[in-house]
Amino acid sequence: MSEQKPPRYTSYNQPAGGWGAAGATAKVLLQQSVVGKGSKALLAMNQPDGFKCPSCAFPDADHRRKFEFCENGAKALAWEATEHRVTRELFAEHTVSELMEQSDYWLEMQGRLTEPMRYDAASDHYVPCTWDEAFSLIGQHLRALDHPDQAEFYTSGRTPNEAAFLYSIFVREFGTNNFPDCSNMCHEPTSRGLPPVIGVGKGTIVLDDFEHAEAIFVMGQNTGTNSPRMMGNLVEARKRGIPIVAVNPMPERALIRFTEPQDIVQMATLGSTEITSEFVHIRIGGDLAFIKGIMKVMFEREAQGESVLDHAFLAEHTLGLDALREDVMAQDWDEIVRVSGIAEVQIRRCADIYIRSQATVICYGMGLTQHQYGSRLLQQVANLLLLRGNFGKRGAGIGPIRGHSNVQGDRTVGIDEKPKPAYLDRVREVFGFDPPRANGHHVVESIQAMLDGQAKVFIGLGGNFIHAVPDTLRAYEAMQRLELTVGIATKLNRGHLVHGRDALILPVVARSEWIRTPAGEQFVTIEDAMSNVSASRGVLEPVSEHVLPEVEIVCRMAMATLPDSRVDWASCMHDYAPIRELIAAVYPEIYAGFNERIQQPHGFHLDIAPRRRVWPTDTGKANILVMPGLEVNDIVDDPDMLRLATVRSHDQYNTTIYSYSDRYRGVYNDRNVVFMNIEDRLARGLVKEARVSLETIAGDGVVRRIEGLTVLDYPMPRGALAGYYPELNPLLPLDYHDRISGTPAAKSIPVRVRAMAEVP
Ligand SMILES: Nc1nc2c(c(=O)[nH]1)N[C@H]1C(S)=C(S)[C@@H](COP(=O)(O)OP(=O)(O)OC[C@H]3O[C@@H](n4cnc5c(=O)[nH]c(N)nc54)[C@H](O)[C@@H]3O)O[C@H]1N2
Ligand SMILES: Nc1nc2c(c(=O)[nH]1)N[C@H]1C(S)=C(S)[C@@H](COP(=O)(O)OP(=O)(O)OC[C@H]3O[C@@H](n4cnc5c(=O)[nH]c(N)nc54)[C@H](O)[C@@H]3O)O[C@H]1N2
Ligand SMILES: [Mo]
Repeated sequence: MSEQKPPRYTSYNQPAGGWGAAGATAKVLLQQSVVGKGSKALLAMNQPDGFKCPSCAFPDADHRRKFEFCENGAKALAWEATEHRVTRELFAEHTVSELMEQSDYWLEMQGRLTEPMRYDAASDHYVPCTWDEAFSLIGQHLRALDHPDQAEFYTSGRTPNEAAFLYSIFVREFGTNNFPDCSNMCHEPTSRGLPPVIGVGKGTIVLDDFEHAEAIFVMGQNTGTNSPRMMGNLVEARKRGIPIVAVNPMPERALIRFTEPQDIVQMATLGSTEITSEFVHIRIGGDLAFIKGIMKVMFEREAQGESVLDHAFLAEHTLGLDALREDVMAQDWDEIVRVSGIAEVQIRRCADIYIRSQATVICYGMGLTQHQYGSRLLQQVANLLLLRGNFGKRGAGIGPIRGHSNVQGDRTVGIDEKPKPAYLDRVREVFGFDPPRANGHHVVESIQAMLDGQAKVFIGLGGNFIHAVPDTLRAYEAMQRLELTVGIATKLNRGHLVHGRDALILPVVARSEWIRTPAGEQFVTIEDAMSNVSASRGVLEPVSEHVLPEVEIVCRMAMATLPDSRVDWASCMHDYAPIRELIAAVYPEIYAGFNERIQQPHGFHLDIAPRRRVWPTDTGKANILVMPGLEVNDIVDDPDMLRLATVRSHDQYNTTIYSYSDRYRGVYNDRNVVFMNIEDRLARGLVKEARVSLETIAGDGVVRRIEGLTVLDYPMPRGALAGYYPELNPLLPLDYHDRISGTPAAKSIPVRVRAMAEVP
């Protein structure tokens, strides 16, 4: 790969953020040739009249900051506002097979897609086509299916509410609930695990809670990289002197020390803030044991006569306390320590922090969700909070830190493969068609359906399905069996090159660009990770006159597919206010008055019942549920086994690789690495920076192996490895996923490491 410089491995001892972040921001604007345009757009990012950052779902800091973006938001913006263009000439110069030879980095570096393209099998080239041809091809394929369930409709979480809502209506009128969604690989354990306990599958905190919390736990989340704007809240919390407990197998730099790039004094004096008061160096999958350890301390102290539980709250609002106590008290301290990898004294210190705090926030990310029992683990997180009444009071609650900027909103407005009957009834009332009742496919099931030859058509509204999903090679095979694949996207990616017999690439207007239609300038809406819905208005001119807004693409797909549709697509295509009226009609409890309420500069919060201590569960109470044992993954009986977590570098956005470096982990120009504890390396007789292969331990007879990785000594716990997503996705078996939500267990792949010479 010509773009790559020689690798370099160091250790990074500086605080995260600060001038390093400021420098990286300038560099990426320069690299994409958008210094002037990019800086202008950055000033409009997350401001009331501007657009929502396309990077993460963390809320804006309201009115307080003049500018509200971070290094990685700037990268995401530069990446979409780039001056580079993918033109018809690029596709004419290269066959698709030739493009397949290029790296993902190279593909994205070609820039923005500018016109619709259709795959021409005779020449193996993508060739330009008109929008009318594209929609008519989609309509033909969909109408030719024997059954609507033969199509899979993927959504990635950048899609705004208006487009996602219409897409969910289109697909249901077409006749299926096949909605594989990026959230199936992400926070689905939140959406499925929390409702039986607290009645909603969303977080219960809002930004203000950070200011009133007396303790904050950050579990399995690399805040400084993936939600950098949250660092501002953590810094403020530390300055107030409240304890922050970080639970992570990797000592993520920003969680240790951080310089707030927006703090002028700190920047000028090269100062920094220590973030965590307690760094819990957890074994991969050790979180359940850690949580049960904290609960055990609490129950022990209660047994000794101390009052550490919120008894009044528990009595009034919960069911199931006794069963939890019994389960927790039966756990053995030695086992808790062994499985978590955390000494009993440290667990006791963390329990102390929790008990002393009158209001605790627990935030978490992929380190908790991506395990085989991720949903059930989150139920235990909720239990821990319930024990001290940490719901429905200021400064307390559960905080799933969502990924994609509108992933939560997409689910709220109907992207759901398991729709509830009440919602389907509303759809029928509002639109006058009978939506299908059977559950559809989530991501893993959709790939299985493709492999089985059941699925024939794949439509991807955003995202890069093929490199986000597990079992990359099987996923390639699955895609190639299809009759039609459609990628609705801003940038060229692998998913466009691994395609069906027919294939389309449909370019869209990006988040930072304005939407001007015959009905005037439109805005879209986004729901952030704290259930705040606000407007997003792009400020840049669209990349080309031949790209369309996602809303129009959805309407025109529907019109081409459903000639007798009951939905008035034409009235939604250019004017988005009627779409919001329809959203309000389908979801009156939360969205009544949508068009009026969205006029407020910072939008409005959707109601989250547990914030009012109302529990929409089947019992009307918060249900404390028991999860037996201490493991969040099935035990693999193999002395050689190590657990591999596939994580993001500081310089990528999911499958989009901004560079081959990972500054905070001291890795430069190389992503083919595996982070390992030095003792584990020595125990395997590996020399420093040895070249190894990783092989998955799975009972299904499929060999999943990646060769040529460099082992880096890193402060990982014993038995734990980390490496980069998506390069290591070929190691993740399709059926290795959370049993409740179907979320691939991407943080705990059982693997064996071999020196390269040993590989047969
Ligand atoms: N810049 C940038 N921002 C992003 C993204 C991006 O790729 N780049 N992606 C967006 C998306 S879609 C998402 S979902 C979020 C993802 O944001 P995060 O949730 O931070 O995602 P990851 O980098 O996958 O890893 C999370 C952390 O889990 C830790 N971990 C691994 N295994 C375990 C475990 O068993 N227990 C615990 N406690 N921790 C563990 C890892 O060491 C890592 O620090 O970020 C969003 N924001
Ligand atoms: N092994 C492993 N696998 C994982 C994960 C992991 O931690 N480990 N994380 C999982 C998680 S949390 C997630 S969310 C998924 C992510 O899965 P996806 O959401 O499918 O992947 P992205 O890489 O975010 O998608 C990038 C593409 O989106 C398109 N795009 C960007 N902006 C827009 C837009 O505004 N509109 C449209 N229509 N398209 C746009 C661009 O063409 C770009 O190439 O991956 C999952 N896969
Ligand atoms: Mo995600």
